[in-house]
Amino acid sequence: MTLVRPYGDTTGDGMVQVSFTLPLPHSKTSEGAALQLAQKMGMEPALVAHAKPMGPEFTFFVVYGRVSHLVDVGAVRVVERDYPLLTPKEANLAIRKALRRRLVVVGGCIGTDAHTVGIDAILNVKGWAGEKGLEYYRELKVVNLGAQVSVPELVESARAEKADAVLVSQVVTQRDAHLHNTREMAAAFREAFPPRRRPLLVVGGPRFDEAGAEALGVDRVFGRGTTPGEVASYLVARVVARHTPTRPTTQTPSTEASR
Ligand code: B12
Repeated sequence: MTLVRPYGDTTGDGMVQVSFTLPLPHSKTSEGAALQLAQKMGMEPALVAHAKPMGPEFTFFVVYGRVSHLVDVGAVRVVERDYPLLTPKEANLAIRKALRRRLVVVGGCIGTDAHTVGIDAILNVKGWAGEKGLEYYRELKVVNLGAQVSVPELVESARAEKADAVLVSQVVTQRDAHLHNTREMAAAFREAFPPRRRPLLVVGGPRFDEAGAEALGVDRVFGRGTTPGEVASYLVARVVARHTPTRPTTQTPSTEASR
């Protein structure tokens, strides 16, 4: 059963609800315009469930209707977690064993973005969703630069702190600001550090596509609902791997081996 349909009243009835704003005053005409849009989006039949004026020139709509599309679950591609989830104790132990020093994390919101709640949820000791933030981990040194950090400031701070990882939050997405800022940040770090010395670059925010890391030039993207434990576990997995020397394979002469 990899094909599914949305449902509202009875299984498989195809009912969905969408909301949007039109730049029209609230009137019968604007409600008709909302229905026209819904029909063009493939909702047939559709009805306006809610319409509310947003000032004199705009109207917010909620439209309920039927779509005929099927979802093929088998064709869905997502980024699965490819590292083990660690407790703070396990994470601390792994860092101490591999690095013999604290793992340094520098974080902040770049550009004009002042939405610090997300990055604080990950970094601050009080944490998020019942998990302690990275400041709680004894073997993590956290430098939280806060809001509206410029890219040169971030690079400078990462250099001064000898950061192993840089954590950037982007919540505002107007005109794709989150994507432009992230690309600019990634390019600046690539210019400022030789490849082996560059800190791990991690971005997060509610509207990022977690599959977009490579296109943005970062090592990992975290989206909506991320917890501090996931981020700590990811950092430990990647930074520890970087610092664990790969043992050269000892070549045994075949004559020796055959004896
Ligand atoms: C609180 C808030 C504010 C506060 C911010 C206070 C603060 N110190 O952060 C104030 C009032 C200042 C504010 C201002 C503005 N805001 Co505001 N704000 C919000 C609001 C209501 C909640 C955001 C929030 O705190 N979420 C809770 C946190 C915990 O969730 P999160 O950020 O998603 O973080 C989680 C994950 O995404 C992830 N994550 C996030 N960052 C990172 C980073 C890393 C490294 C990792 C690993 C993970 C990670 O982990 C977190 C925990 O799970 C949202 C609407 C909403 N409901 O989301 C609007 C919203 C973000 N704001 C918005 C706007 C437009 C603005 C203003 C431009 C409004 C204005 N005209 O002035 C200004 C911009 C100010 C600026 N210069 O940035 C819009 C953005 C729209 C868009 N498309 O970009 C939103 C979506 C509201 C809306 N629907 O219009 N805002």
